[in-house]
Amino acid sequence: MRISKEHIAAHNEEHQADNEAHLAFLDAQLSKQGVTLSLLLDQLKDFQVAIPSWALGAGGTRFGRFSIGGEPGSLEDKLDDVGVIHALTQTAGAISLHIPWDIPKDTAAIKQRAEEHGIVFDAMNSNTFQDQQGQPFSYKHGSLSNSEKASRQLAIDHNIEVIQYGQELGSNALTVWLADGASFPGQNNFRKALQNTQESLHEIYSHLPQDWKLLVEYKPYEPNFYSTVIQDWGTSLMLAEGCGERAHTLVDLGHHLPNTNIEQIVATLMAKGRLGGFHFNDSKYGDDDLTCGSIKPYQLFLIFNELVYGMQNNDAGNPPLAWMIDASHNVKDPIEDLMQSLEAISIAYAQALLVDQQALEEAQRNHDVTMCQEILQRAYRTDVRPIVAAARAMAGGALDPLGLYRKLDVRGQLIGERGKTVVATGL
Ligand code: PSV
Ligand code: MN
Ligand code: MN
Repeated sequence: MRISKEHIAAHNEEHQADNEAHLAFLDAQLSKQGVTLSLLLDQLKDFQVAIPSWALGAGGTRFGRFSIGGEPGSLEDKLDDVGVIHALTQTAGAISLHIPWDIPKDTAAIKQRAEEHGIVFDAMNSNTFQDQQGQPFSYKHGSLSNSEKASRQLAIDHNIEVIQYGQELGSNALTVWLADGASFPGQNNFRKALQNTQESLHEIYSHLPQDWKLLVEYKPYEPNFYSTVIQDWGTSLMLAEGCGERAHTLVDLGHHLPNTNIEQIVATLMAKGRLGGFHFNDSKYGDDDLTCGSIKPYQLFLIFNELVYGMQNNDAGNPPLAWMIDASHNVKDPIEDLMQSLEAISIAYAQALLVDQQALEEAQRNHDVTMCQEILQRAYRTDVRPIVAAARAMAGGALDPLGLYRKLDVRGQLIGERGKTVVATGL
């Protein structure tokens, strides 16, 4: 264990007085609004977000990789890195694996390693957007949508294999993201490509264990630039409904055309009971995969407002959501970056929990548009960081995870152990 309980205790003792002073001020303000701080802390304490195995190496863009040193060279190392993040934040108790980037050679040993860090296996991700060495049929012209049956079957079999790995690891969800599409008009028959995709997904779904769910991710463009087979939430929903009750839509925040109202998509999917998972990141232009909350924190809050409302009014039976960060780039220490994302997500969640839903409903009923905005922004403009920190400390994490990570020079230790120029597996 790189981060011991003693490290955390000593650090928290140092910062406790400061945080408590902030907390006391907030408590006084919030109790006037009818918010009970202890209830809020309890809700935040249990909040967990999965870390993607591919985000732990430096330089996850396709344009370049610049090593920061001490990168994980194996799945075991990646679990250790998530262990560091979880020990410090107590909000990263899950990892999401991409197969074949992170094939576990010995699933029992990997599972045990994860358990030692208090980590479970969240949704498994298949990968049919790259050909693997020696692959008998290519995905160049599509995988689940390919007009050639042999390529489709290969992709179906791969997904079934991913489910099997996931079963051994204790996961209960499969996320399918397809790069399938066309870069030029006329390249694809839209209807046939969609039909093939539906049939392939259906076959994968028929192999899904009873307690598993299938998450269908959508994306409008990239790597194909004319059309993508599963381009939007409507297509994803249609395909999920075509599979069965345990198939759901997965929303990746970066997978929308500019200015799309993502919070409305969340509300719509939740009303249908079909929102199954989330990939958090931030973006300015497209699928930028930037740190959560670094560009549009208000949008993140508005999305959480819908998520909280949806979870509190879950008459349509949405499953417990699979939350995951899907962010990766090549300039920051990935462990620091992921902790910043976790902090931003927790902040947005805490702010959303502060929204006075009753008052909002009343203001909406009265068509008091000004007050509707006031109610949302009152919550958004509350500096909830002391509350998020206190919840983290209550769960056994550090009041200031980034500060402690730097003080203990964890990156320096990792470089000492793993070397300066290890190349991580995966993206
Ligand atoms: C594709 O852009 C995506 O968002 C999918 O979730 C992939 O699994 C992930 O990024 C990594 O490429
Ligand atoms: Mn994604
Ligand atoms: Mn993406």
